[in-house]
Amino acid sequence: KELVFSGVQPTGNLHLGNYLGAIKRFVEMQDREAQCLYCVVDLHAITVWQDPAALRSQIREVTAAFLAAGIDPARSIVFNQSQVPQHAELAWIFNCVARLGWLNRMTQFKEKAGKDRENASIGLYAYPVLMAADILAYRATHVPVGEDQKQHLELTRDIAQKFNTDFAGSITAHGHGEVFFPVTEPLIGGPAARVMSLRDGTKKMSKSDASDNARINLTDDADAIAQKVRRAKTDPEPLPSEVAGLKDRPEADNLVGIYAALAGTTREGVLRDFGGAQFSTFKPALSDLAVSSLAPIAAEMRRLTADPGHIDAVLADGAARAEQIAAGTLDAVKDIVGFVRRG
Ligand code: AQP
Repeated sequence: KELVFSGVQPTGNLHLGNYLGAIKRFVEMQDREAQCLYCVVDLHAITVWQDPAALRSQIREVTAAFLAAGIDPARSIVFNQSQVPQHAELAWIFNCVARLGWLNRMTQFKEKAGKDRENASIGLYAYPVLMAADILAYRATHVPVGEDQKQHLELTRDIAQKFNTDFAGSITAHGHGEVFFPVTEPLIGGPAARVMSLRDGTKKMSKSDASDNARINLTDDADAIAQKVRRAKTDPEPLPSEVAGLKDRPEADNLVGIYAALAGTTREGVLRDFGGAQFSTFKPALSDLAVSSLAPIAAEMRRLTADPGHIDAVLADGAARAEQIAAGTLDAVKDIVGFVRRG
């Protein structure tokens, strides 16, 4: 059976990349009738320092974004990572399965730690191991994410396989068959798997970009969206009629990809309508589409965040349901590893 897990960090400035690469696709998976768990990953957020009051409101804001985008907490399990202790517990066991050499290859750590690596938190280094625990605590089979998470998902698969091999005898002895953890499939794709900065088509759109003009935030109003699209970097050529013509034109490629994802079509589909058009024609169409797609989400987020009690209740209900599944996995893992349990 398909079991879908994914998460978003409550680190502020949710943007169009998070929406098109992740949250919009979470809703599509839910609508395919899969059992879905969507998590606000606050334990991941604190791998870099977060102001406590801001963190609390960002946790509620990401939850509101999930709900406003169409995730139904009655059908999907919506919860907050720190409310389900099994994530951290399984992460420790996986710290003892994962190898230093594997972690040393993680490019996101290198990017985020920057030059001052000695000063990065151990949590930032171990981040991908916690991510493996998030996914495997539910023995999830499918994980919809943006392309930047590809390497972390490969690590999740390596951890699952090593655990299955290291404990093969014990897994069978405890009646779990041959394979305890599934080898998770990453679901990365569509025209917006990697949304780029509006100021630089070679850099990913990111929460932490110093320039707010580089991203469209989910909470931007219509004027801000229109202005950011108008100012988005482009080249002087009109749009090509074939996708091949987007090669070596990263900014044009990015804007066409964003349009395609918002419209639920492909780059080919967009170029059928806009091939040969100047950016002076394409940009207003893109900005209208972005406003009409995002304005209802922003309005619903505002409505939901005005009632934190409701959001907290959704999270508490989700955590109770998530914990039921994760506790079952951890009980089995403890038996498999050889711990003596409390009975
Ligand atoms: N630019 C992007 N295009 C497509 N998908 C993206 N995602 C992030 N940026 C893009 C996807 O959004 C989900 C949640 O991301 P996250 O909040 O957990 O972490 P992140 O990748 O660190 O987000 P940012 O915005 O890039 O933050 P900073 O600035 O801290 O690096 C994931 O599925 C991710 O792939």
